[in-house]
Amino acid sequence: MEKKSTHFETKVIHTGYDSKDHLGSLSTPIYQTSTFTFDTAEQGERFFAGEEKGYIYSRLGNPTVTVLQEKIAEIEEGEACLAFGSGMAAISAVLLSLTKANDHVVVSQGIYGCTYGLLTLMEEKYNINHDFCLMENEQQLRELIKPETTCIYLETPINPTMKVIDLEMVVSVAKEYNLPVVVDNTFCSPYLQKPLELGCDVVIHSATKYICGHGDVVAGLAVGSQELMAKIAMTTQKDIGGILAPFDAWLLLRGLKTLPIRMDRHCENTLKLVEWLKTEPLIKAVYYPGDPNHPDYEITKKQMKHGGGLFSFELNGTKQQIQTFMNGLKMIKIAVSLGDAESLIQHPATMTHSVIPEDVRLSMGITDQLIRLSVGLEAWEDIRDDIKQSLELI
Ligand code: LCS
Repeated sequence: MEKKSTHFETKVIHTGYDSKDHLGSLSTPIYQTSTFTFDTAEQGERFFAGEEKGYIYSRLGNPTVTVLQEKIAEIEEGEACLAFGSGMAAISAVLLSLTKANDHVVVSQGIYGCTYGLLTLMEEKYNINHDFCLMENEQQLRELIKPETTCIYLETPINPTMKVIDLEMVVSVAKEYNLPVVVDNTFCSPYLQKPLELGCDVVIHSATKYICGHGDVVAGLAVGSQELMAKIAMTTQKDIGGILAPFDAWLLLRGLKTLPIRMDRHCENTLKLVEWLKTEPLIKAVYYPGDPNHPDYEITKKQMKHGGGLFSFELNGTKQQIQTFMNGLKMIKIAVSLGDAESLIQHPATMTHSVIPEDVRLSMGITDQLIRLSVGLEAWEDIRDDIKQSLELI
C-alpha cells in the first residue's frame, strides 16, 4: 500500500488518480462521452435506484470530472467536491441549496459583481433577502443575524478591495447560531488559505482563475461535507444542470499540477510590485493583504500562507486619466479575470463591479479611482517598467 503524502505539492499531482486503473495512462483520460452503457436493463435499474454504483450520464457524473473532484476535496481538506461549468454555477447551486423562499443571508460587504447580481435575483424572485456586513467584529455580525438567516456568505480577500475577514471570528459567531459559513476562496486558491480547516462549512472557487491558471477554462468548484455535497449533486447541480465538461476538467487537472509553484511566483511578484508602487507619487493608496501596512495584515498572517497575487490601487486622477493610463500599458493586458500567467488590469467600477448600484459600490470601497491588477508570472521588473512608462503619460 502506497503511503499517502501530506504535502500539498505532491497531492495536486498524485491524489485521486491511479494510472493502473486507466491502462497505464499517465495523464488522466478525457472521458468525452455524454452517456454510459449498462450491461443489462436490470443494471440500469440498479444504477438509477442507487443500489449499485456506476456512471449513468455525464450530467450526473463523469470519470474525468471525478478525478478533479477527488483531488480538490483532498487539497481543500473537505469530504467531497462538486465541479461546475462556472464559478457562478457553483455559487448559485450552493446558495439556492442553503436557502428557500423568505430566508435571509448575511453577506460580506464586498463581493464579486455577479454574486451581487445573483443575490438581487434571489431577492426579487424568491424574497430571499440579504444584509451586507463589514464582518470586522462579532458584534457587527450578531446584529444582522435574524431568525430567517440560513447562512453566512463571504469572500476573503474581497474582490477587488482586498479587505480580509477573520474566518475564525465568523465561525465562532456562526456556531452559536448553528449557521453554515460559505467562503469564496477564489483569490487565495487552496494553496494560500483553507477555510474548512478553520471551521467553515463550504468553500467555493471560480476555478477559472488560479486553479486553471492558464486563462483557457471557465469553471467552478464547491467543497464541503459529504452530506451537503450529495444533496447539492442531486438537486441544484443535477436539475439546474451547470456541470463541468470532461475536457475542461482535464485542463484544470493539468493546471493544478503547477498551482503551488505558480502561486509562489504570483505572490513574490506582487509583493515586489506593491513595495515599489507605494513610492510612486501618482498613487493615492495601494491595497494588498500581504503588505505589513494593510489594516488586516494580522488576519492575513493568521489565515493565509502569503498575501496572494492580486492587489488594487487608487490613482490620483480623473476617469479619463485612469483610462489613459490603462490604454498606455504595452505588456499588461486590459482584461477581467485573474490568476493567469499574463498580468491583467481592470477598472472594477466600469467593469467587474459595474452592475452594482453606485451607492452600494462606494459603500463597498470600490471608488472610481480603484484599479485592480492580477499580477502574472512575467519578470516583475517588466511589469513594473510597463506601469512606470504608462504612469508617465498622465
Ligand atoms: N467569485 C469571485 C471572487 C470571482 O472573482 C468570480 C469571477 C466569480 C466568483 C465567478 O466565477 P466565474 O463564473 O467567472 O468562473 N471574477 C471575475 C473577475 O474578477 N473578473 O472577471 C471574472
